[in-house]
Amino acid sequence: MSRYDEAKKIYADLGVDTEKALDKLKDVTISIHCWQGDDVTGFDSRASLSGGIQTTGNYPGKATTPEELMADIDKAFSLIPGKKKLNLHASYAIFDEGEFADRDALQPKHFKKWVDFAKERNMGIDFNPTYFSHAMVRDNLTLSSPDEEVRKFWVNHGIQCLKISEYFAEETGVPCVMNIWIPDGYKDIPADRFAPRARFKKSLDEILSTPYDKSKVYVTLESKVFGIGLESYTVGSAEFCLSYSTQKGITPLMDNGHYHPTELVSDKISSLLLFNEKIALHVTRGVRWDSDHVVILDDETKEIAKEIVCNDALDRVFIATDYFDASINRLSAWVTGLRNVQKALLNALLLPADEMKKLQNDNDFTALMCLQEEIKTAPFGDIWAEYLVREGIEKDYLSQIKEYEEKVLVKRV
Ligand code: RNT
Ligand code: ZN
Repeated sequence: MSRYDEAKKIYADLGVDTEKALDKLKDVTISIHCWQGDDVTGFDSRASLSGGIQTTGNYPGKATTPEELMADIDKAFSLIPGKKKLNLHASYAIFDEGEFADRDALQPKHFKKWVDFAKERNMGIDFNPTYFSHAMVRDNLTLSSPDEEVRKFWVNHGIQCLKISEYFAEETGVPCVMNIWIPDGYKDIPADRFAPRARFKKSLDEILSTPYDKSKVYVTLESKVFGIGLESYTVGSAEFCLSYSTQKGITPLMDNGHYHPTELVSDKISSLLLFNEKIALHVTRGVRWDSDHVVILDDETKEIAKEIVCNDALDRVFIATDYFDASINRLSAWVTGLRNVQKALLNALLLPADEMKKLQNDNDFTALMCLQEEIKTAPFGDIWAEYLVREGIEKDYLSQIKEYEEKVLVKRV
């Protein structure tokens, strides 16, 4: 008997159908962030990374051109199993020689090369307006700025991004998730917490008053608790973003690095599912702060996956990754993190969920704890290995990444 067949039997004895789990996992789409490849730099501005987010590390081989980033994406994606979507930021616009358009004037044509890239690989594209790393971010403010020139500039950016998102959906035939996140906030205690939020609301209203096809573009709104240099006040707080999303019928997005350290996104998913048709996630790993470390197979990632899978919500949650580590090989960061999101989903698909729910409802917490602990040592690795075989992907990725590093990355310096 193969290791998979033995493992399949062990799971069957626990009441779990591994074939069903593998079948479901292969159909889950994960939206992969392009910005792991170049430390969130992009191609449209020389401004350094701002917005209270930070990449740390100086590993050689960072992509600095669209061609390099595309080559790295290809290599990394070839080592990641499952269905993928490419998640782009507006700052990744690609201009022809001598051409330039500022963020408020970006057009679909500036993303044609990405569309060609995605189409050739049969992928959809998700999109993000870029409200950071730009001279028009004044005093850390964009859509909530009291300066009308600044505010309008960024409203126009949002409007252009909606058009680009629609273009992505039309070209690829896959709906586009457009996520709005602004860094706006204050380092110290504000005199007025109300007015900036009122201006953010007005700006969002203005952006969303642009007609767009809601079956093609899902607008999501991402909240945050604080940023570096913006410790005391964040305009787009959790309450603001949730309330706004509900009122406007757009989709709330939770990034698990954006809450107080003892607050868990896994506990929030069920509530949001009860009040929203769709919800969106940025899967990341914060270490002490919103540090955007590579996703590992830790308890919270597994618990997030459990909430999606065991609430039967795989088709209601837009799952995207959002982390950026510049201290290790960037392709390995991509692959490790993405494989871990999938491992967490597989782990959840292999839970005896109905039995566990029944034990909870029967108030049999003794048996529930025993089962929950028992399942942790079931031969998960053998099912994962089988998944990789079926996807035609080798388990070992480090050696291929090392080879790529020697042949391609180190020569970039
Ligand atoms: C920042 C947000 C946001 C960004 C990306 C680059 O804290 O998480 O999603 O990380 O848009
Ligand atoms: Zn995020």
